Amino acid sequence: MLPRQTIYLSTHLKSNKEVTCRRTQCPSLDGCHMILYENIQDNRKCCEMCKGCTYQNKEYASGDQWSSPDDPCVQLSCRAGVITKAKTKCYSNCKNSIQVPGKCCPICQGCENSGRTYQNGEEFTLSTDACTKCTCQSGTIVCDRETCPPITCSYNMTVKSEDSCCRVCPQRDVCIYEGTTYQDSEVWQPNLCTRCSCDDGTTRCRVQQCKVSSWCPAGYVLKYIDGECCPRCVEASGICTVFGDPHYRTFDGRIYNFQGACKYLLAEDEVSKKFSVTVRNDARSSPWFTWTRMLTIFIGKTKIGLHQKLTVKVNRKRIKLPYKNKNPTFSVHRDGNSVIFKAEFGLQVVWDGDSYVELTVSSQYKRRMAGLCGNYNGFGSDDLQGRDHKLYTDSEEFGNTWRVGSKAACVLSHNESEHSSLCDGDKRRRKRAIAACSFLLGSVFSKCRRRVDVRTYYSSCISDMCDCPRNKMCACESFKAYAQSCSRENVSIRWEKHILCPSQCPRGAIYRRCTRRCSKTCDEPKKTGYCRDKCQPACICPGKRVLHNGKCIAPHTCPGAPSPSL
Ligand SMILES: [Ca+2]
Repeated sequence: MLPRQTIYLSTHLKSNKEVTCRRTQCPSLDGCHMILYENIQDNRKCCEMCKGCTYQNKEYASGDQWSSPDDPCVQLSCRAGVITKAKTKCYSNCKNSIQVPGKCCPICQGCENSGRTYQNGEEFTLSTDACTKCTCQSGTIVCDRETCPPITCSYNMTVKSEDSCCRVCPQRDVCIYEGTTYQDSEVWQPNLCTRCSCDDGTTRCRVQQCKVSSWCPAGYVLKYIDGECCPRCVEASGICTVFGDPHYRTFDGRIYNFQGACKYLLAEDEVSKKFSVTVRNDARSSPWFTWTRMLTIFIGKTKIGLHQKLTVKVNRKRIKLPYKNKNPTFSVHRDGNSVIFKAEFGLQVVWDGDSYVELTVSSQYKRRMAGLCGNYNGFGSDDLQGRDHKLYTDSEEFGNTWRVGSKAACVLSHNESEHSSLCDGDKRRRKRAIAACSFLLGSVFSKCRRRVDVRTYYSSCISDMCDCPRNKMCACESFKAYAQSCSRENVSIRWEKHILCPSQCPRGAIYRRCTRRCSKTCDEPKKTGYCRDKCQPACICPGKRVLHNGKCIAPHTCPGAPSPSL
């Protein structure tokens, strides 16, 4: 017997006459009890082989498996020349199974789920989840799940939606409030102090109560803030006023008088120099009392002038109101008899076009202001602080430190002693004197005042009027004297047309500086009562005399009058 592991070499003659060998791997013969050697002995085959089988005239190698051509359920296999037969038994749960030729067992038609068979293409919903929709596609179940909206109530409260697979919270009623519909649990604020919510058709509102208190610490004011229900104390804006001849009321509430007749710094943001306001005073009504003549607001290089008779100029050009400016942003408009300047950065100026000024700065400028309006630090006591940072007790000295520009801007040299001695301090008399003598400073004499200094005539007029009896007119002498001086300078003024002086009264008539009574005339000899609404200077005929052709005559001398009985 030949050894079982014999190596046969196949030889190839190569060109370089060397021989190389390659071994052929033979199949394993483990477990084969019928090995065929015959072909090897004849050198016809290289490997030993296990014995095959022949079935219905067909050859099968050892290890082959095949189905019976007569019955697909019969499985045949060949092993070392022996054919083994096995029969497959079929079990099927399908209701719609079909027998396929060549196959042993019937196959299911469609898809099966939870004991139900679905046809190809049929859609169905999973019994365990209503939101999962499935389709049978060639025997495979393909499913999709619908996404449900989040649930806003507890799961126990949810109900199945009628038109969807999802579970939803039960429908709750909406609320209708002042014509508007609100959803359940919606919250809204009909006004700043009221908060309402909708609870299943019931509107519930809560009104915030404000503490009733109008008290705020000094320097603070109670203010309604945008978006808040209750007012609260906020830092007050600073308001400085200039009025009369002129009196100043500072941001911190201190009142003082200052008769400077020059140009002064009224207020300035001392820290950032963002803006400043100057005021120019003049002696319009009398040489002793100055009045605010005009204001200038400086914002950077922009200059806004508020002049007499409500004239407004921006960079020296007269503007029409209302006016709006961009960069810097400010507006000027007219409100009744005043012009109002407003700048976004927190400055407002009200000017009556004559002598009244009201300057408002927002609280952001607190402790940063300087000028005649004071330092706006909340204390009135330190408001007379000069430009030199010294604290003054005398308002005139204090005011003069805030003068700006040259002295040429001053309209008169002021004399304090003259001022206080005027009419010995009798206010009513002083007022009457100023009212009468201001005629010298009015438009009638304007041409002359440029040529002849009016001040001495004015002061004599005042001193005459201070000593004048109540119903007399003592100013006319000064008018006449001044008119004559004017005439000498070739300025002719017909002032008599504008004011009635005693010298103009007809012969026999009496001058009354202030009366509402009328003279009797020939036509109305018995007329009594008043014929004027306001008291005016007038010439009155005394006693029973009547006025006729500018003369006071006895009534019986009137034309056509009966002769007096003797
Ligand atoms: Ca102060």
